[in-house]
Amino acid sequence: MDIMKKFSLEGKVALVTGAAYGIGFAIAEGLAGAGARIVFNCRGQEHLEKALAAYQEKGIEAKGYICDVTKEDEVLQMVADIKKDMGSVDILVNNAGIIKRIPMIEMSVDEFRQVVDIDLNAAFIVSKAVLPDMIEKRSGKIINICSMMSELGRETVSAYAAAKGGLKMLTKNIASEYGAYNIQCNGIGPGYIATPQTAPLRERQPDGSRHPFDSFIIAKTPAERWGDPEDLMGAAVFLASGASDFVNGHILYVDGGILAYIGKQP
Ligand code: NAP
Ligand code: GCO
Repeated sequence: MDIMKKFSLEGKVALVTGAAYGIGFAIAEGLAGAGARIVFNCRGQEHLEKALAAYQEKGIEAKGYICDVTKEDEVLQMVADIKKDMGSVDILVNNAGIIKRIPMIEMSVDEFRQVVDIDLNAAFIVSKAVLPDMIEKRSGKIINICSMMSELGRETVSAYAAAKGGLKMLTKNIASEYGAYNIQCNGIGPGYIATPQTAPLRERQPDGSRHPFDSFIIAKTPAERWGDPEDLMGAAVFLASGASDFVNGHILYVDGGILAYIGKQP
């Protein structure tokens, strides 16, 4: 048997939300490398055009859509357009997300709601939009981008942790509800990854020394480094491919060992 065929995504349409840059872009690149046809969305024309050029540079003929994943009408229109342009979505990666780092008692209700709306509610909206075609085809893959905060809390990220904890359970529920239709829904839980979202945590101090949080993460990570978005490609291809057809409701943590480690003694 050619076992590598199980990892092939040839002919599959993969929608990666929020994939203009960052983790989403790397995951889309990885899925394309396994043969998938890539569609992605972001919120603005500028990011869209920059992303299309970046995909082109990688030799990827991606198709981009402007869509706010919190708005169901925009999502339904995007999914219909994808179906017309490329065919129905075979693989969905719910990647789009934001974080607000604010002490809970200083965070407004609107700020809390905005994070939960993008990081949790949007995954429900987009999954609900693509599931009918997956049910009809008796085939589909949904991958939710969870987090260390799906398992752990920390100061100032109450909304994000609540959303990512909820996303873990939404993953398990989609797996439970639609597994009978040969649809697998799993999560990827990245550790601390070097992207624009975490740039503030890695900024050098005025004296050129590491940001205290940067040093903290290095001490908490057995790999003694931040992850790169490319570190997530393999997990994404595995969970998007036939190699994971009997994996369902699982959160695959790609964290350099953070969740296994008490942390280096100071
Ligand atoms: P990022 O660099 O900030 O990128 C976030 C992406 O989400 C952007 O492409 C952004 O697109 C898109 N987005 C945000 N709100 C959106 C909305 N309402 N509609 C459509 N697109 C929206 O973040 P990242 O670090 O790559 O993170 C990507 C995902 O991984 C997030 O879910 C994040 O929570 C998760 N994650 C990150 C880390 C990490 O350490 N970086 C670790 C674990 C999990 P536009 O702004 O261009 O519209
Ligand atoms: C933070 C970071 C983390 C990472 C990621 C860890 O402020 O703690 O942004 O939340 O983004 O979610 O898995």
